[in-house]
Amino acid sequence: MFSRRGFLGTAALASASAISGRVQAASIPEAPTMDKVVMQPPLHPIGGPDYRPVVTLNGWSLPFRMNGDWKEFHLVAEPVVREFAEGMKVNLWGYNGQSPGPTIEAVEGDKVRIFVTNRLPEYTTVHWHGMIIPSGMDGVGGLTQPHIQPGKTFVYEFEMKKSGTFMYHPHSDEMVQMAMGMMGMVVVHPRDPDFRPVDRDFVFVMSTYRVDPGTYLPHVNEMTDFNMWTWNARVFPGIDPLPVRLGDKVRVRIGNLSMTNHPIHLHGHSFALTCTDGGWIPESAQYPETTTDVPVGAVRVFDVLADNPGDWAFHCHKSHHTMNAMGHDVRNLIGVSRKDLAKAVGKLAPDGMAMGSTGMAMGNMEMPAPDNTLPMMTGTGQFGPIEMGGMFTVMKIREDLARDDYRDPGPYKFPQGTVAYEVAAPATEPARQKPGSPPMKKTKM
Ligand SMILES: [Cu+2]
Repeated sequence: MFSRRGFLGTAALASASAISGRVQAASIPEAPTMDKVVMQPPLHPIGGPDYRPVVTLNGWSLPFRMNGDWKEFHLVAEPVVREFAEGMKVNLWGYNGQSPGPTIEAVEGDKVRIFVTNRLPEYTTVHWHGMIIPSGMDGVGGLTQPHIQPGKTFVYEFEMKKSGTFMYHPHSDEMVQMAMGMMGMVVVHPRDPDFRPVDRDFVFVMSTYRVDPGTYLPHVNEMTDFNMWTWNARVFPGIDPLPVRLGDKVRVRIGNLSMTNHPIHLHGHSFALTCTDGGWIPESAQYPETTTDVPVGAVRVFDVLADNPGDWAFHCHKSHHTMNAMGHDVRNLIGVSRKDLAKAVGKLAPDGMAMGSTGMAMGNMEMPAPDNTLPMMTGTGQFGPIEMGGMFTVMKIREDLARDDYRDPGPYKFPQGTVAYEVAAPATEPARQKPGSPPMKKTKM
């Protein structure tokens, strides 16, 4: 857990309120760190304007301290080890112990002072994506500020001019640093707590990696051929579910700092886009959707009324993005005689496994894999193998969840008679209607 010492409620620190710009080294706030990869409880506001805090999938919100009327945060850019799912750890760069970094939450109108300490082996900066701030605070190395050298600490100071959902990432050796996982989300709550309030508010950022099976480090030069499609640097079944109480109004905020778009789809509901990193979408411009495409370098936020209880798949609709590492140049062998194939393969590779002649469903079949490698598709539900990976999780809508309970409620208890079922009939050839024949007669049930 992070250390709360020196944070949250330390009103005693308010004495330095006269500081307007330049900060003394002695007053740099403590930098909390996180060693867990599961969603941490929401960080409720104490004092100041009220808001409903967000929860970050497999992540946390950065504690802050008040220093006069400044909200002070401390980000530490550093190498981290991130578990993508049980059985696979990757050496990344991130902030405060994790990649992505913690979510920064503030309120519209807040004055924030964000300390950034660089513990990477090369220089960095932090850019505040989508935020309306003075040019000199924009974090573009060389253009708006000198790069932050290893071991140095810089300060960013600005007012949170508008509410919404934004991102942060380096603008300094960007290709390498983003490919190594340096990113996080910023949520600025409206000053008016009655502006579009919701009951549950989830946030995550999408990123992609190419980590070859059996290795621990992403290829930072990869442009297209990624094999790890992540939400907050986790893949199914490592991504937290979204536990929701029946009837809750739910907000999901999604950032995309990968190099391709992701059409994000929720089952069982329709939703409306309510916000982008550009601002709130007027109600008159909203329309119903079940999938929303999140472009590269953008944020999409949807609000949904969770009025349909159950276990609802929530995933990227590019089917390769709901898989883990796999060979993309596998031939389509559907319909090929497995016997002939096995004989041919067996001559070349005695341990080889011929697959794919009836499709690629793997059921409970397991193949030996190198260390630190996840199965291409995995996960088990109450009815059998789920066969997913990558950008897939479940929104779990339940009647009996407490208001702030974000724990996994387990599998849905389907009411009797509400699950698709097998027909009790002999498995012979189904009776077919002949082309051009008159419509079927009514059958007696
Ligand atoms: Cu995708």
